[in-house]
Amino acid sequence: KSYNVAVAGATGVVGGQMLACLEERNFPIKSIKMLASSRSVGKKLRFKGEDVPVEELTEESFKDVDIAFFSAGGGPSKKFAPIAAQDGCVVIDNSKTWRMDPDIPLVVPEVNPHAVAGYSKKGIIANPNCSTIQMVVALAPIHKKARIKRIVVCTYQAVSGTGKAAIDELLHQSRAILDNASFEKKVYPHQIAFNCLPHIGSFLETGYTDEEMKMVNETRKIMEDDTIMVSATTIRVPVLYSHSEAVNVETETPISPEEVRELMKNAPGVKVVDDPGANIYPMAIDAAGIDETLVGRIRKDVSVPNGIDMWVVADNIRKGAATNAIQIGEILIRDYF
Ligand code: 11C
Repeated sequence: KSYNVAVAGATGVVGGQMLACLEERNFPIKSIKMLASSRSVGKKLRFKGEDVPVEELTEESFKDVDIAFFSAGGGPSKKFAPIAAQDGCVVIDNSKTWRMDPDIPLVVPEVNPHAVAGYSKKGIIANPNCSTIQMVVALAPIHKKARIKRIVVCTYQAVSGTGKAAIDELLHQSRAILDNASFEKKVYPHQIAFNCLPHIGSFLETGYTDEEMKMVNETRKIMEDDTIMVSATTIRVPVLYSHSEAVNVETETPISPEEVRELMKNAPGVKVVDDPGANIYPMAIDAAGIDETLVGRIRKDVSVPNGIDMWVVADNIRKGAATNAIQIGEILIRDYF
């Protein structure tokens, strides 16, 4: 069986990766629609050797579509996902819009694949934030074995998380600085080249950003445990692809670094890269372009009785967005259609 599929936001960084993942993973497609805003109409996108014209995303777009992958931004998701669902299409949405809706599942296939079943309530499944996805892929097996009480995480996030304009901004600023030339700041409030910005998303009254709170709330929803305490600091770094995370966990029962390494070796979606003596540890440049979450620097936290520190790296556009969404689609067609 094959399906009529649409990608909303097909011209964006994540949309483009969704198309590549659909092709790579041989998703069974009868027809594909490339949807974007009216500005992109006239463009063509390559899919399976053919140039497919971009169509405008409208209320009429989903009449004969079975599954729509959305990465068109919060506004279009809020407006068009319910319309698509009304037309009988299942939406897998990459925006933050629906993630915390109790009637909409928030899924990381390696962690809570059973939650996909909840799609039947509203016809929408939410894809989590990139920084949350890679963290829970690594932490779910530890939680199962030793119950995580508290997570303290600092992220080092690539500019591709912001989109194409931010990739261009980092490259332009880097070149301008090396050439001693002037440059503009358009995407970020400060220079991103050769700098780190402790600012992703918007600041809340508590002093946290909304990106940091996504890591708190989404982690609890995906791991299905509201007792897990999470404190996150999210940082934008001058890296093109892959988010890196320093993750500290405190567990209820003791767990050794050796046990964690063993758990990680058998964890779906995880690749252990951990031989510091040989300078082997996860790095953004190695995670870019692959789907595995790389885990290394696994060690005992010496400051508490039951603590583990580790370094977790994944391609934010692939596992952090597109791959995770397509994996959800694969569960949907395998188990529910
Ligand atoms: C970033 N995590 O790296 C953000 C991008 O909620 O889907 C993804 C925002 C989201 O900038």
